[in-house]
Amino acid sequence: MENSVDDTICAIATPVGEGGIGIVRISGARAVDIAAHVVRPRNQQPLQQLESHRLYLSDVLYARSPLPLGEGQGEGPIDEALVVVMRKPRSYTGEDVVEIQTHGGAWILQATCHGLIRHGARMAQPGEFTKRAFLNGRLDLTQAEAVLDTIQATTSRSLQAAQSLLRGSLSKEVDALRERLIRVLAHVEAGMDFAEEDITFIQAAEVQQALTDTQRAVEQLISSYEEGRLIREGIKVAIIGRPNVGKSSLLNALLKLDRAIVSDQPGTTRDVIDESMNVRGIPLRLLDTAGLRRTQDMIEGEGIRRTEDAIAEADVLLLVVDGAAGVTDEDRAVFETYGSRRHLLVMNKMDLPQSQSFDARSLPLPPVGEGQGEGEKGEGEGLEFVKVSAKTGEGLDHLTSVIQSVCLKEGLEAAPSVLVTRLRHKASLEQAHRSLEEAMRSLERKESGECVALDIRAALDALGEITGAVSTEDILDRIFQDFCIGK
Ligand SMILES: Nc1nc2c(ncn2[C@@H]2O[C@H](COP(=O)(O)OP(=O)(O)OP(=O)(O)O)[C@@H](O)[C@H]2O)c(=O)[nH]1
Ligand SMILES: [Mg+2]
Repeated sequence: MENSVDDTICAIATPVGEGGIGIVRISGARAVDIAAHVVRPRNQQPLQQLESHRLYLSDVLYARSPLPLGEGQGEGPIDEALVVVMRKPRSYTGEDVVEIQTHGGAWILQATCHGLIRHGARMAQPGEFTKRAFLNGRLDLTQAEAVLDTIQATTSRSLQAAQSLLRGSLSKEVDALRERLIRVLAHVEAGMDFAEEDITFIQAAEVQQALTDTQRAVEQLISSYEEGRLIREGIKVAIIGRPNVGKSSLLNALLKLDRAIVSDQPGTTRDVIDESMNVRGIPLRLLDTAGLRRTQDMIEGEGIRRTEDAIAEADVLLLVVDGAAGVTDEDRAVFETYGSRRHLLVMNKMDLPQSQSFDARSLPLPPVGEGQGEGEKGEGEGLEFVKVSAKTGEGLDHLTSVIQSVCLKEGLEAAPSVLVTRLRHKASLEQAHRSLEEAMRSLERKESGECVALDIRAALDALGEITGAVSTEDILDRIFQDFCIGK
């Protein structure tokens, strides 16, 4: 009963703290009746008779709360508010919804919620409003996820990807694939009845073609994930190298902020410092790390262990060297260990004259392509060589654009129409891909139509999980637990 969709739920929908306004939201069959105990329109009309989708100036009443919010303060108004009733089905959840816009003080909002709960509403679970919107057919699952992405987007490109998802770009693509498969399935199932006859040959070729086409479309979607994920989550860049090469200076210079401690003592940075920046609409997450070297110092050792964790989860490594000091054994050790990961070679301190004679050839890396060329690749695969000065800022813009071009193959301007941005979607697409593979194999082996049909149905289910055409309570729980309360 606790989580029944028959309950009327309420929550504070705005962030807690001081704000110009704060919104309490109520949704469910009894939303209007319950809210009527807590708000009184100034025009003296009962809440139940207000026009839908119209704002009314109202008083918020203090409903003697069982909670210790100030016993004995009477029932007088605690605030004035704008109240809107949105009758089903034209509301976010598809149910009757009331929104109460009070002044944005924490106590007012809590007291309003407590009043609603006292009169029969229940506190909403995280994402429960959106879950109801899904259950009432207002949104499909990709769109529900896009609501969360929209809230969490920190840059223009991540917002663009979220909005495209919200408008149903992925759903449309997936639905089209499902429709095609449903037609194929009908074909196969009809064919099962006259398996003995010649028609099956023609049919088999047709079915094979349709399955191949669908599989190719699925592959295309899967291949957009690498880029989609980076646009949604940001590119994780770990700045690594031996001590004192200027990693923390580089972080500060990129952020244009005095964030990390810089000193000429090797071994300054211990904790991993994680900061985000916006580069031409794409989030970059920069991780400054402890200098890598052999050490007896326990604390520094722990810093290096944390650095290894940061390196493990990074999308790209900036292997920083000190151009003025030249290549040392410690540099070589770093490159030997991490040179096989996706990386960029960054020569720092180019402002110092000694850096002119820097020669990277003794690094244990594929041959180095000299660096000023617009992010050109060296002869060695994937190797970039960028010269910067954290001190003067020279080369930093170039560095950020090279980071992007290394990670985003499509480039920034080409906004692909459909991007797969979530692992959940990718996993379902891969499942569909495997099932289609099976179906085609069954077809080739001239197995029974039933076998082929079974695999096609499995592919249909996998695709259906993306939009929620096929869903389980388990999938829903996993999706909505990431939401905030009130959304
Ligand atoms: N001339 C010059 N000095 C720099 C530059 N970048 C860093 N430095 C100096 O190099 C020294 C080390 O800088 P940090 O940024 O602390 O180096 P780090 O790699 O973070 O060092 P650890 O945290 O110990 O691993 C400091 O004295 C900086 O002022 C640069 O571009 N040019
Ligand atoms: Mg440092």
